[in-house]
Amino acid sequence: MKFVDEAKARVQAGNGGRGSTSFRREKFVPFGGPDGGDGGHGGSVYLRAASGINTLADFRIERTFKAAHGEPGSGNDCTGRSGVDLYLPVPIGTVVRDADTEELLGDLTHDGEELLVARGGKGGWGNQRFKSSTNRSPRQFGPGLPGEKRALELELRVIADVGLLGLPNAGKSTLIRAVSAARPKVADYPFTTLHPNLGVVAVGEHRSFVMADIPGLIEGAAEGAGLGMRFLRHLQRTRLLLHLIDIAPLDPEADPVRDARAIVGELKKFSRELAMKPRWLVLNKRDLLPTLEADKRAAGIVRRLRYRGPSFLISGATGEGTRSLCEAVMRFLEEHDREARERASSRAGAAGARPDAT
Ligand SMILES: Nc1nc2c(ncn2[C@@H]2O[C@H](COP(=O)(O)OP(=O)(O)OP(=O)(O)O)[C@@H](O)[C@H]2O)c(=O)[nH]1
Ligand SMILES: [Mg+2]
Repeated sequence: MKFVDEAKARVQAGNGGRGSTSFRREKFVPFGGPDGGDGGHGGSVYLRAASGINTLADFRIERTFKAAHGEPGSGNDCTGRSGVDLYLPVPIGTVVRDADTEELLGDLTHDGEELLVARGGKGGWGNQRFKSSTNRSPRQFGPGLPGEKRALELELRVIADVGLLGLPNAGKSTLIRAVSAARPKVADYPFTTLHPNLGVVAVGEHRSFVMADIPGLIEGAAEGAGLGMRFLRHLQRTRLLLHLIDIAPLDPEADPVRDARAIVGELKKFSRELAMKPRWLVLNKRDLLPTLEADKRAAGIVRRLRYRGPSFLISGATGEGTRSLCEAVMRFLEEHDREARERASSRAGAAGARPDAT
């Protein structure tokens, strides 16, 4: 199915059913009391994250979703049937906003997580609820409240630990194929990849992380060159970016250093926050050059970029160097997790230790 990461939808909960006005009619009971039952509640609309779904494409076909109305109450104290709730499946990583107010309604990050987006109307009271010592035969009833309506804006931001960044043909899809079970298309023309692909990279027993391969980025993407930059949203939730650089580009005019700078420039234009994320250099296609030459080129690129972080010289095609890259990524993520946990617990500790304001 087509990959869609932005969609709009209208949701409408069911109205509550009307309460009933009814009186007991029984043989030998001349003035039977009120026995009108309440109306049923209207069905609500929920979004539910489901691991089997990875696109918002369904929302392009159908745009309005309505839950059932509650049924009216009836005599003999019968409450009307409530409208069935509607659950709309969305991919994990869906961010939900109110389209009119731009208010963030929720972010569905876990399989099975649910978000109420339109609450069903309450059923109206039947006349027996209005009975009192002064009014023994009320004719009033509640009309049932209308269900909520809302226009939604859905945005998918895939959930991955590590994201691949680089020019088209840098070898991003080749790398994810080499280290995970993901099978995106690989080809020697630019923009082979048109949407993100996720792969689980298993490093050891019970140690794994999720890698996201996205389309290639080129200079001018912010102005719409190539595939633009909208897919960079899929790197926003990652904790580490791997910037892939082809050390032996086919084009003799190409300068990997200039291109790498251009990519970082585009990243900054997209979001400061994304540009601030930890970013490692991965120099790819080492198999295309004799070992010494590859080492020299890689070192030259790192030096000219004045880059001081971790760098890796690999070949996605032969798999060389990919294992130590993945192990380093895993260690980084584990360390990062530990730091996050420690920060969280020290915050909790500080909050607990704070004397009560009296
Ligand atoms: N020799 C060699 N070729 C590679 C290596 N990695 C990728 N390639 C080749 O480079 C070309 C592009 O590879 P892809 O993995 O499709 O590149 P990409 O970065 O995903 O490209 P886009 O999806 O277009 O952004 C293909 O012909 C690959 O076979 C490598 O390590 N060594
Ligand atoms: Mg690709």
